[in-house]
Amino acid sequence: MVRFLHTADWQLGMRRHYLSGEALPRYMQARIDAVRRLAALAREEKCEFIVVCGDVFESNQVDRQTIGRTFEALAEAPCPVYLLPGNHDPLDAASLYNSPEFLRKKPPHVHVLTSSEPVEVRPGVEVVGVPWRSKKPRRDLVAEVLERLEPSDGALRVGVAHGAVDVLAPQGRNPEAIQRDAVLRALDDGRLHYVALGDRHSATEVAPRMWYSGSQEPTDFGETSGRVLVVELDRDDCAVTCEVTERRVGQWQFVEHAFELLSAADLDGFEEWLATRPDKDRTTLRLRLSGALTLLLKAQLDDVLDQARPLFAGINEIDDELMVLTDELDATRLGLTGFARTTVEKLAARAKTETAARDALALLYRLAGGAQPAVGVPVATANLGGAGAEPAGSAAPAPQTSPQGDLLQGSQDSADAAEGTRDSASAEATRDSASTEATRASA
Ligand SMILES: [Mn+2]
Repeated sequence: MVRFLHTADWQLGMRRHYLSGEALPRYMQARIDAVRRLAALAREEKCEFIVVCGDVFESNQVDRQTIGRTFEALAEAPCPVYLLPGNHDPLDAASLYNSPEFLRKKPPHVHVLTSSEPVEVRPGVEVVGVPWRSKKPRRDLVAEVLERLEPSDGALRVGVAHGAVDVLAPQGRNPEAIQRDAVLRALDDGRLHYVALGDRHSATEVAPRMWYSGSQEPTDFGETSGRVLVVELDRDDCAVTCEVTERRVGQWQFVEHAFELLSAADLDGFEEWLATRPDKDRTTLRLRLSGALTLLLKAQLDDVLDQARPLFAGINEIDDELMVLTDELDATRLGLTGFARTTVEKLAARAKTETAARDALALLYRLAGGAQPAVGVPVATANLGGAGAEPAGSAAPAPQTSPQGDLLQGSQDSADAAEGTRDSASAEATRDSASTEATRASA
Protein backbone atom coordinates (compact mmCIF):
# COMPACT_ATOMS: atom_id res chain seq x y z
CA MET A 1 0.00 0.00 0.00
CA VAL A 2 1.13 3.53 -0.70
CA ARG A 3 -0.42 6.88 0.14
CA PHE A 4 0.53 10.08 -1.66
CA LEU A 5 -0.66 13.60 -2.40
CA HIS A 6 -1.79 14.55 -5.91
CA THR A 7 -1.77 18.28 -6.76
CA ALA A 8 -1.20 20.45 -9.84
CA ASP A 9 -1.44 23.87 -11.46
CA TRP A 10 0.02 25.88 -8.61
CA GLN A 11 0.85 28.56 -11.23
CA LEU A 12 2.97 30.37 -8.68
CA GLY A 13 3.64 33.94 -9.74
CA MET A 14 0.24 34.25 -11.40
CA ARG A 15 -1.43 37.68 -11.63
CA ARG A 16 -5.09 38.46 -12.11
CA HIS A 17 -6.11 41.80 -13.63
CA TYR A 18 -9.50 41.89 -11.91
CA LEU A 19 -8.03 41.85 -8.42
CA SER A 20 -7.67 45.23 -6.77
CA GLY A 21 -4.17 46.64 -6.26
CA GLU A 22 -3.81 45.59 -2.63
CA ALA A 23 -5.43 42.18 -3.23
CA LEU A 24 -3.01 41.01 -5.91
CA PRO A 25 0.06 40.55 -3.68
CA ARG A 26 -2.12 38.83 -1.05
CA TYR A 27 -3.49 36.49 -3.70
CA MET A 28 -0.03 35.67 -5.03
CA GLN A 29 1.15 34.93 -1.49
CA ALA A 30 -2.00 32.84 -0.85
CA ARG A 31 -1.06 30.47 -3.67
CA ILE A 32 2.24 29.84 -1.88
CA ASP A 33 0.59 29.59 1.55
CA ALA A 34 -1.69 26.86 0.17
CA VAL A 35 1.43 24.95 -0.84
CA ARG A 36 2.61 25.22 2.76
CA ARG A 37 -0.77 23.87 3.96
CA LEU A 38 -0.72 20.95 1.55
CA ALA A 39 2.81 20.08 2.61
CA ALA A 40 1.57 20.04 6.21
CA LEU A 41 -1.36 17.87 5.10
CA ALA A 42 1.09 15.40 3.56
CA ARG A 43 2.69 15.11 6.99
CA GLU A 44 -0.64 14.73 8.78
CA GLU A 45 -1.83 12.09 6.30
CA LYS A 46 1.49 10.24 6.39
CA CYS A 47 1.91 10.57 2.63
CA GLU A 48 5.07 9.02 1.17
CA PHE A 49 5.44 11.53 -1.66
CA ILE A 50 3.81 14.47 -3.46
CA VAL A 51 3.31 14.77 -7.23
CA VAL A 52 2.74 18.23 -8.76
CA CYS A 53 1.34 17.59 -12.24
CA GLY A 54 2.59 20.54 -14.25
CA ASP A 55 2.25 24.33 -14.38
CA VAL A 56 3.99 24.56 -11.03
CA PHE A 57 5.02 28.09 -12.03
CA GLU A 58 3.06 30.60 -14.07
CA SER A 59 5.88 30.88 -16.57
CA ASN A 60 9.60 30.30 -17.02
CA GLN A 61 10.11 33.97 -16.14
CA VAL A 62 8.90 34.14 -12.53
CA ASP A 63 10.95 36.27 -10.15
CA ARG A 64 13.49 35.08 -7.58
CA GLN A 65 11.11 35.83 -4.73
CA THR A 66 8.55 33.34 -6.07
CA ILE A 67 11.12 30.58 -6.47
CA GLY A 68 12.65 31.22 -3.05
CA ARG A 69 9.31 31.32 -1.25
CA THR A 70 8.09 28.18 -3.00
CA PHE A 71 11.06 26.27 -1.66
CA GLU A 72 10.51 27.76 1.79
CA ALA A 73 6.92 26.44 1.69
CA LEU A 74 8.07 23.03 0.45
CA ALA A 75 10.49 22.76 3.36
CA GLU A 76 7.38 21.72 5.34
CA ALA A 77 6.98 18.60 3.21
CA PRO A 78 8.14 15.47 5.08
CA CYS A 79 8.60 13.47 1.85
CA PRO A 80 9.91 13.68 -1.73
CA VAL A 81 8.16 16.21 -3.99
CA TYR A 82 8.10 15.57 -7.76
CA LEU A 83 7.55 18.61 -9.99
CA LEU A 84 6.41 18.13 -13.58
CA PRO A 85 7.09 20.80 -16.24
CA GLY A 86 3.76 21.72 -17.91
CA ASN A 87 2.74 24.03 -20.75
CA HIS A 88 3.27 27.14 -18.59
CA ASP A 89 6.72 26.07 -17.44
CA PRO A 90 8.02 23.69 -20.14
CA LEU A 91 11.45 22.15 -20.12
CA ASP A 92 12.64 24.24 -23.07
CA ALA A 93 15.85 26.20 -23.67
CA ALA A 94 14.64 28.99 -21.34
CA SER A 95 13.40 26.59 -18.65
CA LEU A 96 13.28 27.87 -15.12
CA TYR A 97 14.09 24.33 -13.99
CA ASN A 98 17.59 24.68 -15.48
CA SER A 99 18.16 28.22 -14.21
CA PRO A 100 21.03 28.82 -11.75
CA GLU A 101 18.55 30.37 -9.28
CA PHE A 102 16.35 27.26 -9.26
CA LEU A 103 19.20 24.75 -9.11
CA ARG A 104 21.00 26.64 -6.38
CA LYS A 105 17.97 27.00 -4.06
CA LYS A 106 16.30 23.63 -4.71
CA PRO A 107 16.13 21.53 -1.52
CA PRO A 108 17.32 17.92 -1.84
CA HIS A 109 13.83 16.41 -1.37
CA VAL A 110 12.44 18.32 -4.39
CA HIS A 111 12.88 16.60 -7.77
CA VAL A 112 12.00 17.65 -11.32
CA LEU A 113 10.63 14.95 -13.63
CA THR A 114 12.83 15.74 -16.64
CA SER A 115 12.37 12.39 -18.42
CA SER A 116 9.90 9.52 -18.63
CA GLU A 117 12.21 6.92 -17.10
CA PRO A 118 10.47 5.34 -14.09
CA VAL A 119 11.77 6.94 -10.87
CA GLU A 120 11.87 4.78 -7.75
CA VAL A 121 10.31 6.58 -4.78
CA ARG A 122 11.11 3.60 -2.57
CA PRO A 123 11.26 -0.12 -3.34
CA GLY A 124 7.83 -1.13 -4.68
CA VAL A 125 6.73 2.40 -5.69
CA GLU A 126 7.58 4.24 -8.93
CA VAL A 127 6.68 7.53 -10.60
CA VAL A 128 6.64 8.04 -14.38
CA GLY A 129 6.52 11.67 -15.54
CA VAL A 130 5.54 13.04 -18.93
CA PRO A 131 7.19 16.48 -19.00
CA TRP A 132 6.33 19.16 -21.56
CA ARG A 133 9.36 20.31 -23.56
CA SER A 134 7.62 23.12 -25.44
CA LYS A 135 4.39 25.09 -25.22
CA LYS A 136 3.03 23.42 -28.38
CA PRO A 137 4.09 19.79 -28.68
CA ARG A 138 1.40 19.07 -31.35
CA ARG A 139 1.12 15.42 -30.38
CA ASP A 140 -0.13 13.27 -27.48
CA LEU A 141 2.96 13.05 -25.27
CA VAL A 142 1.31 10.55 -22.93
CA ALA A 143 0.43 8.04 -25.66
CA GLU A 144 4.00 8.33 -26.93
CA VAL A 145 5.46 7.46 -23.51
CA LEU A 146 2.96 4.65 -22.91
CA GLU A 147 3.90 2.97 -26.19
CA ARG A 148 7.45 2.47 -24.95
CA LEU A 149 6.60 1.72 -21.33
CA GLU A 150 6.96 -1.86 -20.07
CA PRO A 151 4.67 -3.21 -17.32
CA SER A 152 6.18 -2.60 -13.89
CA ASP A 153 8.11 -5.37 -12.21
CA GLY A 154 5.85 -5.67 -9.17
CA ALA A 155 5.99 -1.98 -8.23
CA LEU A 156 2.91 0.24 -7.86
CA ARG A 157 3.39 2.88 -10.52
CA VAL A 158 1.97 6.41 -10.70
CA GLY A 159 1.87 8.28 -14.02
CA VAL A 160 2.26 12.06 -13.78
CA ALA A 161 1.02 14.01 -16.80
CA HIS A 162 -0.36 17.36 -17.90
CA GLY A 163 -2.87 18.42 -20.54
CA ALA A 164 -6.47 18.21 -21.69
CA VAL A 165 -8.02 14.75 -22.01
CA ASP A 166 -9.73 14.25 -25.38
CA VAL A 167 -13.12 13.20 -23.98
CA LEU A 168 -13.36 16.34 -21.84
CA ALA A 169 -12.46 18.73 -24.68
CA PRO A 170 -14.23 17.24 -27.66
CA GLN A 171 -14.77 20.52 -29.51
CA GLY A 172 -12.05 21.18 -32.07
CA ARG A 173 -9.08 19.04 -32.85
CA ASN A 174 -6.34 19.41 -30.26
CA PRO A 175 -3.25 17.46 -31.34
CA GLU A 176 -1.85 17.63 -27.78
CA ALA A 177 -4.98 16.08 -26.21
CA ILE A 178 -4.37 13.04 -24.03
CA GLN A 179 -6.22 10.04 -25.47
CA ARG A 180 -8.15 8.60 -22.56
CA ASP A 181 -8.41 5.15 -24.09
CA ALA A 182 -4.63 4.81 -24.37
CA VAL A 183 -4.38 5.63 -20.65
CA LEU A 184 -7.15 3.17 -19.74
CA ARG A 185 -5.29 0.39 -21.57
CA ALA A 186 -2.12 1.15 -19.57
CA LEU A 187 -4.14 1.09 -16.32
CA ASP A 188 -5.66 -2.18 -17.41
CA ASP A 189 -2.46 -4.04 -18.31
CA GLY A 190 -0.38 -2.83 -15.36
CA ARG A 191 1.98 -0.36 -17.04
CA LEU A 192 0.44 2.19 -14.67
CA HIS A 193 -1.75 1.92 -11.57
CA TYR A 194 -2.88 5.53 -11.18
CA VAL A 195 -2.64 8.52 -13.51
CA ALA A 196 -2.27 11.91 -11.82
CA LEU A 197 -3.22 14.74 -14.17
CA GLY A 198 -2.82 18.50 -14.20
CA ASP A 199 -4.10 21.29 -16.46
CA ARG A 200 -7.79 21.27 -15.63
CA HIS A 201 -8.21 23.51 -12.57
CA SER A 202 -11.25 21.69 -11.16
CA ALA A 203 -10.89 18.40 -9.29
CA THR A 204 -12.26 15.82 -11.75
CA GLU A 205 -12.44 12.04 -11.94
CA VAL A 206 -11.86 11.18 -15.61
CA ALA A 207 -12.09 7.43 -14.96
CA PRO A 208 -11.35 5.17 -11.98
CA ARG A 209 -7.67 5.79 -11.05
CA MET A 210 -7.42 8.69 -13.50
CA TRP A 211 -7.93 12.10 -11.90
CA TYR A 212 -7.32 15.81 -12.19
CA SER A 213 -6.61 17.29 -8.76
CA GLY A 214 -7.42 20.88 -9.78
CA SER A 215 -5.41 23.83 -8.53
CA GLN A 216 -4.63 24.56 -4.88
CA GLU A 217 -6.33 27.99 -5.00
CA PRO A 218 -8.82 29.17 -7.61
CA THR A 219 -7.52 30.80 -10.75
CA ASP A 220 -10.83 31.68 -12.35
CA PHE A 221 -14.60 31.76 -11.94
CA GLY A 222 -16.58 28.55 -12.21
CA GLU A 223 -13.89 26.18 -10.94
CA THR A 224 -14.10 23.44 -8.33
CA SER A 225 -10.62 24.22 -7.12
CA GLY A 226 -8.75 24.83 -3.88
CA ARG A 227 -8.35 21.10 -3.23
CA VAL A 228 -5.69 18.41 -3.28
CA LEU A 229 -6.20 14.67 -3.52
CA VAL A 230 -5.00 12.17 -0.97
CA VAL A 231 -4.59 8.93 -2.92
CA GLU A 232 -4.27 5.50 -1.35
CA LEU A 233 -3.24 2.80 -3.77
CA ASP A 234 -3.01 -0.91 -3.02
CA ARG A 235 -2.82 -4.21 -4.84
CA ASP A 236 -3.41 -7.83 -3.98
CA ASP A 237 -3.10 -10.89 -6.20
CA CYS A 238 -5.83 -10.00 -8.60
CA ALA A 239 -6.88 -6.38 -8.24
CA VAL A 240 -5.66 -2.82 -7.71
CA THR A 241 -7.65 -0.79 -5.24
CA CYS A 242 -7.65 2.97 -5.09
CA GLU A 243 -9.21 5.44 -2.70
CA VAL A 244 -9.17 9.15 -3.55
CA THR A 245 -10.11 11.78 -0.98
CA GLU A 246 -10.48 15.46 -1.82
CA ARG A 247 -9.07 17.79 0.83
CA ARG A 248 -9.50 21.52 0.87
CA VAL A 249 -6.37 23.68 1.17
CA GLY A 250 -7.45 26.85 -0.66
CA GLN A 251 -8.84 29.91 1.12
CA TRP A 252 -9.88 32.14 -1.75
CA GLN A 253 -13.13 32.16 -3.67
CA PHE A 254 -13.98 33.40 -7.15
CA VAL A 255 -17.76 33.76 -7.21
CA GLU A 256 -19.87 34.50 -10.25
CA HIS A 257 -23.51 35.38 -9.68
CA ALA A 258 -26.38 36.81 -11.71
CA PHE A 259 -28.96 39.27 -10.37
CA GLU A 260 -32.07 40.64 -12.02
CA LEU A 261 -32.74 44.07 -10.56
CA LEU A 262 -36.18 45.54 -11.14
CA SER A 263 -37.14 47.15 -7.85
CA ALA A 264 -36.01 48.58 -4.54
CA ALA A 265 -36.69 45.16 -3.01
CA ASP A 266 -34.37 43.53 -5.55
CA LEU A 267 -31.70 46.06 -4.64
CA ASP A 268 -32.17 45.28 -0.94
CA GLY A 269 -31.77 41.59 -1.74
CA PHE A 270 -28.60 42.33 -3.67
CA GLU A 271 -27.17 44.39 -0.81
CA GLU A 272 -28.05 41.65 1.68
CA TRP A 273 -26.34 39.04 -0.50
CA LEU A 274 -23.17 41.14 -0.60
CA ALA A 275 -23.29 41.72 3.15
CA THR A 276 -23.54 38.01 3.94
CA ARG A 277 -20.57 36.83 1.82
CA PRO A 278 -17.99 35.22 4.11
CA ASP A 279 -14.26 36.01 3.84
CA LYS A 280 -14.82 39.09 1.70
CA ASP A 281 -11.16 40.06 1.60
CA ARG A 282 -10.39 36.70 -0.01
CA THR A 283 -13.33 36.76 -2.39
CA THR A 284 -13.49 38.18 -5.86
CA LEU A 285 -16.90 38.64 -7.45
CA ARG A 286 -18.13 38.71 -11.00
CA LEU A 287 -21.65 40.11 -10.92
CA ARG A 288 -23.93 39.85 -13.92
CA LEU A 289 -26.54 42.52 -13.46
CA SER A 290 -29.64 42.63 -15.63
CA GLY A 291 -33.10 44.15 -15.34
CA ALA A 292 -34.21 47.77 -15.31
CA LEU A 293 -33.85 50.42 -12.62
CA THR A 294 -34.98 53.99 -12.36
CA LEU A 295 -32.13 56.45 -12.31
CA LEU A 296 -32.67 56.88 -8.58
CA LEU A 297 -32.29 53.15 -7.94
CA LYS A 298 -29.33 52.98 -10.31
CA ALA A 299 -27.66 55.66 -8.22
CA GLN A 300 -28.38 53.58 -5.10
CA LEU A 301 -26.95 50.51 -6.80
CA ASP A 302 -23.76 52.43 -7.56
CA ASP A 303 -23.60 53.47 -3.93
CA VAL A 304 -24.08 49.88 -2.70
CA LEU A 305 -21.24 48.75 -4.97
CA ASP A 306 -19.09 51.66 -3.90
CA GLN A 307 -19.56 50.69 -0.24
CA ALA A 308 -18.80 47.02 -0.90
CA ARG A 309 -15.77 47.51 -3.13
CA PRO A 310 -13.17 48.16 -0.40
CA LEU A 311 -14.28 45.05 1.51
CA PHE A 312 -13.79 42.55 -1.31
CA ALA A 313 -10.64 41.43 -3.10
CA GLY A 314 -12.31 42.45 -6.33
CA ILE A 315 -15.73 43.26 -7.74
CA ASN A 316 -16.22 43.08 -11.44
CA GLU A 317 -19.75 43.94 -12.57
CA ILE A 318 -21.10 43.26 -16.03
CA ASP A 319 -24.12 45.48 -16.47
CA ASP A 320 -24.65 45.88 -20.19
CA GLU A 321 -28.01 44.16 -19.78
CA LEU A 322 -29.11 46.51 -17.03
CA MET A 323 -31.43 49.18 -18.36
CA VAL A 324 -31.75 52.55 -16.68
CA LEU A 325 -35.12 54.21 -16.92
CA THR A 326 -34.79 57.96 -17.25
CA ASP A 327 -37.81 60.19 -16.99
CA GLU A 328 -38.69 63.71 -15.99
CA LEU A 329 -40.11 62.55 -12.69
CA ASP A 330 -36.66 61.59 -11.57
CA ALA A 331 -35.31 65.00 -12.56
CA THR A 332 -37.77 66.90 -10.38
CA ARG A 333 -37.24 64.72 -7.31
CA LEU A 334 -33.82 66.04 -6.53
CA GLY A 335 -35.20 69.54 -6.22
CA LEU A 336 -32.59 70.87 -8.60
CA THR A 337 -33.22 74.19 -10.30
CA GLY A 338 -31.72 76.42 -12.98
CA PHE A 339 -28.53 75.30 -14.66
CA ALA A 340 -28.33 71.99 -12.75
CA ARG A 341 -31.87 71.11 -13.71
CA THR A 342 -31.22 71.94 -17.37
CA THR A 343 -28.15 69.73 -17.29
CA VAL A 344 -30.13 66.85 -15.79
CA GLU A 345 -32.74 67.22 -18.51
CA LYS A 346 -30.16 67.29 -21.28
CA LEU A 347 -28.36 64.28 -19.86
CA ALA A 348 -31.65 62.44 -19.40
CA ALA A 349 -32.47 62.90 -23.06
CA ARG A 350 -29.10 61.56 -24.13
CA ALA A 351 -29.03 58.82 -21.49
CA LYS A 352 -31.61 56.84 -23.41
CA THR A 353 -28.95 55.97 -25.96
CA GLU A 354 -25.58 56.94 -24.48
CA THR A 355 -23.93 55.01 -21.65
CA ALA A 356 -21.64 57.93 -20.78
CA ALA A 357 -24.63 60.25 -20.32
CA ARG A 358 -26.36 57.60 -18.20
CA ASP A 359 -23.33 57.22 -15.96
CA ALA A 360 -22.94 61.00 -15.69
CA LEU A 361 -26.57 61.29 -14.70
CA ALA A 362 -26.28 58.55 -12.10
CA LEU A 363 -23.17 60.23 -10.69
CA LEU A 364 -24.96 63.58 -10.55
CA TYR A 365 -27.78 61.93 -8.62
CA ARG A 366 -25.36 60.45 -6.12
CA LEU A 367 -23.54 63.77 -5.67
CA ALA A 368 -26.84 65.54 -5.16
CA GLY A 369 -27.74 63.09 -2.41
CA GLY A 370 -29.99 60.95 -4.52
CA ALA A 371 -28.48 57.72 -3.21
CA GLN A 372 -28.00 56.92 0.44
CA PRO A 373 -27.34 53.72 2.32
CA ALA A 374 -30.69 51.95 2.30
CA VAL A 375 -30.29 49.79 5.43
CA GLY A 376 -33.27 50.38 7.68
CA VAL A 377 -33.85 53.87 6.32
CA PRO A 378 -36.99 54.59 4.34
CA VAL A 379 -35.64 55.73 1.02
CA ALA A 380 -37.93 58.67 0.41
CA THR A 381 -37.46 60.43 3.73
CA ALA A 382 -33.74 59.85 3.66
CA ASN A 383 -32.99 61.22 0.25
CA LEU A 384 -35.57 63.26 -1.39
CA GLY A 385 -35.71 66.42 0.65
CA GLY A 386 -38.15 68.93 -0.78
CA ALA A 387 -39.40 66.61 -3.45
CA GLY A 388 -40.99 64.34 -0.85
CA ALA A 389 -43.26 67.18 0.18
CA GLU A 390 -45.01 67.21 -3.17
CA PRO A 391 -48.47 65.66 -3.12
CA ALA A 392 -48.26 62.24 -4.67
CA GLY A 393 -50.81 63.04 -7.34
CA SER A 394 -49.22 66.26 -8.51
CA ALA A 395 -45.83 64.88 -9.47
CA ALA A 396 -45.12 64.40 -13.14
CA PRO A 397 -46.44 61.22 -14.85
CA ALA A 398 -46.01 58.22 -12.60
CA PRO A 399 -43.76 55.49 -13.93
CA GLN A 400 -46.56 52.97 -14.33
CA THR A 401 -48.10 55.13 -17.01
CA SER A 402 -44.90 55.22 -19.04
CA PRO A 403 -44.40 52.62 -21.76
CA GLN A 404 -41.60 50.98 -19.80
CA GLY A 405 -43.66 51.01 -16.63
CA ASP A 406 -46.29 48.85 -18.27
CA LEU A 407 -43.71 46.25 -19.06
CA LEU A 408 -41.65 46.37 -15.92
CA GLN A 409 -43.21 45.46 -12.61
CA GLY A 410 -40.32 47.04 -10.72
CA SER A 411 -41.39 50.57 -11.54
CA GLN A 412 -44.30 50.40 -9.11
CA ASP A 413 -42.04 49.37 -6.22
CA SER A 414 -39.60 52.14 -6.90
CA ALA A 415 -42.40 54.66 -7.23
CA ASP A 416 -43.77 53.56 -3.86
CA ALA A 417 -40.35 53.89 -2.32
CA ALA A 418 -39.87 57.34 -3.76
CA GLU A 419 -43.28 58.52 -2.60
CA GLY A 420 -42.44 57.51 0.94
CA THR A 421 -45.08 54.83 1.26
CA ARG A 422 -42.57 52.31 2.60
CA ASP A 423 -42.14 52.31 6.33
CA SER A 424 -39.53 50.33 8.19
CA ALA A 425 -41.81 47.32 8.56
CA SER A 426 -42.57 47.06 4.88
CA ALA A 427 -38.90 47.60 4.12
CA GLU A 428 -38.18 44.59 6.33
CA ALA A 429 -40.86 42.58 4.56
CA THR A 430 -39.51 43.36 1.12
CA ARG A 431 -36.00 42.60 2.25
CA ASP A 432 -37.17 39.23 3.55
CA SER A 433 -38.86 38.33 0.32
CA ALA A 434 -35.86 39.61 -1.61
CA SER A 435 -33.49 37.42 0.35
CA THR A 436 -35.79 34.46 -0.23
CA GLU A 437 -35.50 35.20 -3.92
CA ALA A 438 -31.76 35.56 -3.62
CA THR A 439 -31.57 32.22 -1.84
CA ARG A 440 -33.64 30.62 -4.55
CA ALA A 441 -31.48 32.22 -7.22
CA SER A 442 -28.31 30.88 -5.64
CA ALA A 443 -29.70 27.35 -5.17
MN1 LIG B 1 -1.77 23.82 -18.17
